[in-house]
Amino acid sequence: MEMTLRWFGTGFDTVTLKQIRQIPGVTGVITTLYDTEPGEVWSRERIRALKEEISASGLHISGIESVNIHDAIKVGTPDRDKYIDNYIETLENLGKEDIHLVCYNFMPVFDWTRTELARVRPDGSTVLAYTQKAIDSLDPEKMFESIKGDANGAILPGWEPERMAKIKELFDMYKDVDDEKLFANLKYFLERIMPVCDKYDINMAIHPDDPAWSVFGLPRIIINLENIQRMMKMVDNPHNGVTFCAGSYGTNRKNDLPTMIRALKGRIHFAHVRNLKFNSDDDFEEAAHLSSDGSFDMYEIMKALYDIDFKGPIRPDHGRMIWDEVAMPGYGLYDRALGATYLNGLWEAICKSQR
Ligand SMILES: [Mn+2]
Repeated sequence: MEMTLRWFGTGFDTVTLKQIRQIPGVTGVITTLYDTEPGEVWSRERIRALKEEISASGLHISGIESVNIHDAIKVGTPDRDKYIDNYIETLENLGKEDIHLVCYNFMPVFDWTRTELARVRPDGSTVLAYTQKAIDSLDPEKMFESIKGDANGAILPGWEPERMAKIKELFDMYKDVDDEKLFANLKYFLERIMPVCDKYDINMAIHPDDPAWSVFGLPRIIINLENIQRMMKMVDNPHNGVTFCAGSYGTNRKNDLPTMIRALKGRIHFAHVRNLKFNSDDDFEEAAHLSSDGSFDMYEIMKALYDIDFKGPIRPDHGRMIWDEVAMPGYGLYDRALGATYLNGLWEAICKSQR
């Protein structure tokens, strides 16, 4: 595996490339062109400029998170082909610039959903948290309003204000889309992009829905092993793979994470590894990465990745806000650096104990 950190780009991220370079063992970044809209073509010039900026800092691009999918593709509207053509052009440009990993998601309307961005933990750190009770009593159109005050002024990925301004329209668009329709639209999309992925050896790594169940009655399909296997079988190509996000699949306690990892051998192209602390089955908060701080056995998760001979990029995921840092919730420097260091320590111990 290669240890990486997500980076949103100069002007969008409070963390600098220089800081990332100083985290021991982190050699790459997972990045994006944060100011592009879903459906837009990423030009080769902009991709190259991003690459050059990152390599000047002594790091490299290990993958893209994300190239977002336009709603027309997820809904399957008659104009979707135009947006898929644009997506293919973006993939082509990434491939020509020697980038071979793209993370994306297929979630309707909302990207990840949390009900709090700054829940205070006993140690005084603040974390993202989810409680089903809050969702059940919330008008989905007010979701964005209810959390944006805690965002430290950051634009949250998937929660861009321009997008949230059209929330009612978005819900209308998806009103006839159920799980089956969403699967069919995903299949259509994957079938069209696989030739360009084959040509440039681009691994597509779908990110799970987060939380891994239906929220506000919207369909959600990338939630468990059965559905991932269905997705991989319906377009059976090694480039059609997954981002194994422990914190997202782990929201559903029926998902046994190490077992899932072993079952997905060869098709996990990217891993997000983090911990969650459950207070009940439908109330959880994003704990520190350390096993004893949360509900997951992080050793078992890393061991499973080792056992499948995982070679792709891995990154710590949402960190706690600690040491008075002010940053995008989940994406500060300090706790993610601790996370990376901890995961590297587990990995070293696993490797040496297997010799
Ligand atoms: Mn994730």
